Amino acid sequence: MSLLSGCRACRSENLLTFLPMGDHPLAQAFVPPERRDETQPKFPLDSEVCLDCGLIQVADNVPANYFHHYLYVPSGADTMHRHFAGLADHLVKIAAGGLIVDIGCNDALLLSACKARGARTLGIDPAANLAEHARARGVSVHTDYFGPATADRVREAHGRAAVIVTTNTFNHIGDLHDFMEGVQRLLGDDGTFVIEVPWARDLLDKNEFDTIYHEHVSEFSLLSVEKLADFFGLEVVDAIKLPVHGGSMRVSLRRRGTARPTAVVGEMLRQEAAEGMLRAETYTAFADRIDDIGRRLKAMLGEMKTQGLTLAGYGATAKGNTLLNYFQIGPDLLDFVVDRNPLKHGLFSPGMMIPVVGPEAIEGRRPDVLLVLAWNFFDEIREQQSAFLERGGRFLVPLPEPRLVAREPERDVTIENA
Ligand code: DWN
Repeated sequence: MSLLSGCRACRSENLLTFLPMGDHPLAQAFVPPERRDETQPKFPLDSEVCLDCGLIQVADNVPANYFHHYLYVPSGADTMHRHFAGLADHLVKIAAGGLIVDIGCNDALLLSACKARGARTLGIDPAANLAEHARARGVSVHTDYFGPATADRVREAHGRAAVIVTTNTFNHIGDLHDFMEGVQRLLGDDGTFVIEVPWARDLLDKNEFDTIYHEHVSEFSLLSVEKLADFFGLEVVDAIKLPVHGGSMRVSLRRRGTARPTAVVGEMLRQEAAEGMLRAETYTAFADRIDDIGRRLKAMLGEMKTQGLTLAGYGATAKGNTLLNYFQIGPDLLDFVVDRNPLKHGLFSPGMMIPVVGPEAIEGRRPDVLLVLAWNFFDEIREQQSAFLERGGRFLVPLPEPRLVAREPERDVTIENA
């Protein structure tokens, strides 16, 4: 039984519930010590898919004021600094001196890069705590949720935007049609709307079920973006695949008829169809794979615990909380979770209540195995934690399949490969 009245993007009622994960706490609702004994509110996390456009979605249970104070910042990963520098180069070029508006600007990591390249910028974000960080970077922020009313106020104060960009925000929006009405009002006649979001095809291909959580109300197919845009006289004119966050896409939209779609758009749409993203069996097979992974991962952790090993997690991530809560991996298995973000230190993970500590615990408490809950940054983490590997520590990377990663064996340096 669907918890949705219809597809959030194309309005179809052809919805399939394929991964009912039960009731979960909000994935970023880390718990302060003084509230440790309180019962946490939980909401259904039952994943549905629209078989007419491929949008994976959950019912919107995020409280109205949820994003007024937000813990996540992209700055915690060097990977994102590099990624946003490349995106800023692209945006400044297509803006050609016009205004760049970032909806969901967070701490303005992207807009500060655009500003450093000489662009006119404006951020929009409801998180007052993050707006302070943005302003400290010299970026102006309109602190509010985005929709038609905010679009009208911003247009009156700053004019229409040459570029509207939104990165890892569109998948948090409960009412996409309201958001798109705002885009239509703010975007210049010759403007470009750029969306960066995880690509649902990568989620299916790499078993990334944990990227589904309450604040990620949608995981997009390119077809779902195209069908949504059509309601607002916009069309997809370009798309590129990106490695960030487990596999994303950067989709560019313009007013219908103002530009010819590139060949990549058709290629990605055909790829989605060929991989069965509109077929029910694709999703039932996915759910079976996830349940099998859960059984194997818990067995691995349980066996290690029986051997007397010390286990911990790396990355107090929102996705990690979906994985820990769905697979029921708690403090009986993981002694703590490490994270570089100081905003999370001293808190407990929502649901499983595993303590979050700083990276110094890896040396101080010397875990034998680290379950990598920030697998999307594993290369960066592995490089950063080389000392852990050198002393015989191992990473347990849960997806796309559980695998143990130890120190690279010393390569025999022979003449051929010296
Ligand atoms: O959409 C969202 C994505 C982009 O970020 C937000 N709704 C919430 C958040 O989800 P997440 O928490 O799963 O995101 P990340 O970016 O995968 O979180 C990485 C976490 O790992 C951060 O808390 C920082 C931490 N980290 C670390 O401790 N050491 C990251 C790196 C690279 C490190 O070396």
